Amino acid sequence: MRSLHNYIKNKLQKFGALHLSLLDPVSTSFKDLPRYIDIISKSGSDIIMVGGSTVIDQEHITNFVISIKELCDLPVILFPNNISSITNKADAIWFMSLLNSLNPYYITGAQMLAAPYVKKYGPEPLSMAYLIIGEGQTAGFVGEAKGIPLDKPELAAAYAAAAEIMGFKYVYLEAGSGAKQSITPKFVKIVRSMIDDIILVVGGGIRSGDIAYKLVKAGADLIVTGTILEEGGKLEEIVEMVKKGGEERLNDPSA
Ligand code: 1GP
Repeated sequence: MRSLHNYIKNKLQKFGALHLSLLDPVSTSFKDLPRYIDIISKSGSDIIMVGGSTVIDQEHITNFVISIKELCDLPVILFPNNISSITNKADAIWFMSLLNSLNPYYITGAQMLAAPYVKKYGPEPLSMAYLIIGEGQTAGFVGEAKGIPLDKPELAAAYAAAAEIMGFKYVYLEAGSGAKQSITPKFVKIVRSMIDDIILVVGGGIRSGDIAYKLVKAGADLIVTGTILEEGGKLEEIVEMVKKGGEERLNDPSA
């Protein structure tokens, strides 16, 4: 079985940055799924993420992932909000620790409960330090996060550096799904300056190709968008600009 982590690393070496499309099984009906998958496939998005911050049961998420797999060949990564949203029908799972939560359940508790299942049945775990920036919308509320202020990027940079030292493979700067404002390129640049090999993921409130491009140029490796699909926005333009930024970064890493 191929490793999705290696797949992501190889694609990053080739394209400089990737785009991930988030589908929330709570707000996306099975009826809408074929239309969404069609838009995602045509946009050139690289990976589908499945998850949301509110309650979902294992049977629903399993059927949701199976349906996606029947509709396209893109890899699927689970983005769980709790131990109930795990299924080995996906290719991988963001095995996340919400480092700036005030509740240890979201830092190590849920992970302890989930690990035996994931070790035994899969899917491939991709270790990720998850950081809520600002209020973080539903994810910030549910995860009891002490959100990092948008004007304090140095705090996120310190967390990201800690994540790298602790051995996480990915760090996710999350403004929260549907956030009015995304994390700024300046914020990302400061975080990037503190880390080396850990893969930097940025999401929440990204609604234009221009901002996606600037975030990649500032150092984001993976760009996540979700709401734009539900709002009927131009996913294709965002993906195109992610790839443009990635290509430019590969050609001139100092830019
Ligand atoms: C949420 O960052 C993702 O975890 C996506 O956010 O829905 O605002 O694109 P949006």
